[in-house]
Amino acid sequence: MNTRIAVTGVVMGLMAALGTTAQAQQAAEQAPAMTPAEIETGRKIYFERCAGCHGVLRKGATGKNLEPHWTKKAADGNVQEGGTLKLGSSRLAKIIALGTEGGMVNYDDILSEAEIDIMARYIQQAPQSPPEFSLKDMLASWKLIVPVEQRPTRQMSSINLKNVFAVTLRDTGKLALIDGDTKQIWQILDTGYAVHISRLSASGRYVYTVGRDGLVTLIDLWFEKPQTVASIKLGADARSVDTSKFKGYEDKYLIGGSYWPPQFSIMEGDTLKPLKVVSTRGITVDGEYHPEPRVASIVSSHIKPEWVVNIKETGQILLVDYSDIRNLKTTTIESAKFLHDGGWDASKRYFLVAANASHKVAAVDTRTGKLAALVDTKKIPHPGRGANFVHPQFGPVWATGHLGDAVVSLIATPSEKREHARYREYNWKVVQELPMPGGGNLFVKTHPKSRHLWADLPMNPERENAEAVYVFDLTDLSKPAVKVNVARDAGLPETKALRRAVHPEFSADGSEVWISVWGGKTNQSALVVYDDRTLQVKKVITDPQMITPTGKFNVWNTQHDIY
Ligand code: DHE
Repeated sequence: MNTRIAVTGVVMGLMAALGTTAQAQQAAEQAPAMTPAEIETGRKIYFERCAGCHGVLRKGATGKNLEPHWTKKAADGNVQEGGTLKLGSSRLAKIIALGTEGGMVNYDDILSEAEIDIMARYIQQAPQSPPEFSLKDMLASWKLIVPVEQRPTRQMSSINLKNVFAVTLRDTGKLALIDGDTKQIWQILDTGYAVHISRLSASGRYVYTVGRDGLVTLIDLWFEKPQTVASIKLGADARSVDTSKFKGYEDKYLIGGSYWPPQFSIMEGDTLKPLKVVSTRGITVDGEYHPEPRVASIVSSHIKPEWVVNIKETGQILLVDYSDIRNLKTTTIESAKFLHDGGWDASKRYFLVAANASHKVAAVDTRTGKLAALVDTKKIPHPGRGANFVHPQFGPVWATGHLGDAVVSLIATPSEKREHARYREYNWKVVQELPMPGGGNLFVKTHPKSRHLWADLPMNPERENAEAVYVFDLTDLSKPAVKVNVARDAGLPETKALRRAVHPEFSADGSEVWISVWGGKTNQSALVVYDDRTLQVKKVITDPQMITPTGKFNVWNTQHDIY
């Protein structure tokens, strides 16, 4: 039997089920041939490397639309369609290998030539819709490893829990818990695939992590050594979790957002028992139906029993009231596409979120439940959770870096403090753009006790930028940023893979800044700890298990949303 098949059969069945158009059908019929093994490889690589930006259904978001009607070269050799270039295998392979100026990263140092060839053909096939994931599926995946009554009733170790750091070891699917006072690794635990973020319960006792495979793990810090006490799957693909932080609801609920299926789920905070699943499929701010509106950032309000849930593809911001889970009330706020990450302003009344493809930041007033502002910024804002400080000239500001531009933007935020009344005229204006040596910033960070703003550049194409961070002096923002060469300071051997300096995170008291050296997936790597006052290295934390460290979440700062 000839094993080289175009996936036409499978795809046609799916398309019939999904009611896709004749145009897509025709595209699938002409798709380049692939063996079942190649399709499986393509499916796996697409999930691991591409779906985050382009979407499972390849409709596009941060990344371009990758549906076959334009990835596939027209059979008649005419490569223009409605002014759009249709691509075909060789052009696609080049883009995958070398990246683009539009922000697509190069994969020639991550994928082999054969894998790039597979991916160039895979994305010309019609996209397949993965299975849905119901409350019943969640329940079937739920593991209550240590029931609440078998857990400690007080903290069993003498570790200063406030200053523990939960560190993502991205490519090993593990989380390192590090004692921030002694800088010793306290425990390393298994988590989901390419674990993404960690968040803290309101009490600071529980750490929640979510993997890209949708696996949520609940870790109890009260044991002598931290232990995973429960786990559950949210779906096939996820990025965000947060807990109930409003008074009276501490540690009661967890919310998790999925990329696939597009939905959010509510669970018990101390057991992860699933309670409710809510679909986010619906209408975009442009009034069009979208089949895959993914849940991007989620944050828990401190002033109401409410979560702010940001829906990427629709550009709708949901305020989900968790005071009555059975009769769930949700306020839907129109903003802009495609919503990604964000954080609170200093007062924790306003949530600011990047609508990255619109080059805007949307600000929600969680007190009134309305959009407060849509602020135009430079290209592709990417704040992480942003950074708050009082600007000497413009008063309270929230900072975001940009993936697509060489600045950090400072947006003035309202304040009810009497001493800030004179800054009112600046509210929601970009009051300053701090120059960076290039684009590719992912995270900025400061701390109320610090006089510095730290900005990384891990996605900058130049090694010397990607391996360094830039530090601004908040008392004099006319001064250029000081460059800190983190990869060099780590003292590890140079490798072919970039050793990207990523995600500055402060210690609980604001005296230290921890930065990850995100190296290759087979290279031992490190965290470099700086004295925030002197910008000198205090400690390099390294270990054979320290592979691909990325996000770090200080317990106290994450619990209280201090940034
Ligand atoms: Fe993230 C936050 C999505 C790639 C490290 N990332 C987030 C959030 C979202 C998101 C929606 C906000 C969560 C919240 O606040 O509830 N990230 C995505 C993607 O879709 C994307 C672009 C591609 C993908 O396939 O996942 C992506 N992210 C990355 C990385 O490659 C990073 C740099 C390294 C890694 O570990 O994978 C990365 N993302 C992070 C980190 C945060 C994050 C460290 C939390 C920042 C914080 O300070 O809160």
